[in-house]
Amino acid sequence: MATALHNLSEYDAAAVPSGKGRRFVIVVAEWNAQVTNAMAEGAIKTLKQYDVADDNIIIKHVPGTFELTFAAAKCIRNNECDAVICLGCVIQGETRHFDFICEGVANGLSALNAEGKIPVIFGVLTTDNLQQALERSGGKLGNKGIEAAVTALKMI
Ligand code: DLZ
Repeated sequence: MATALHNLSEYDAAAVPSGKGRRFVIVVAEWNAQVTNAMAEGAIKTLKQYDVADDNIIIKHVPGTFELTFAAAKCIRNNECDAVICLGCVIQGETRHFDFICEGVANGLSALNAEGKIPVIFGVLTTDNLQQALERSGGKLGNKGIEAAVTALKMI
């Protein structure tokens, strides 16, 4: 259960399968780069920890979270990997832009998952402020990038 005191990235290490010989694309949104880069670091470290070779971890960047769907769709179309990990961070502003981006990327990545070709991981933080995002990207509430990598390993 997600609470303010619980590290959300705690997981049973023994239950995570090896990623040996598997290939992963990590798509990282450039908006809120301080947060998304920290998530990417967590994801890369975790994949390596589970035997994924450096050459089998491909990092791609997109301008914002909204563009994650396009990049993931292209990876799937080009048979680039066994799983795509999408990392973004949307922070609530004064307008409804937040809602449209969150809804757009959630629907987009869900649709790709429903195609059932390869797993597309939703590593997107949707927070009220930067502080909440920092707490979830290497702060006291863990690192969503680690969770996304663990999810990818389990899904493949
Ligand atoms: C425009 C925008 C805004 C206001 N906020 C964010 C954000 O908090 N996080 C994020 O990843 N991207 C944001 N963007 C950019 C959109 O994701 C997208 O890049 C643009 O709308 C262009 O399609």
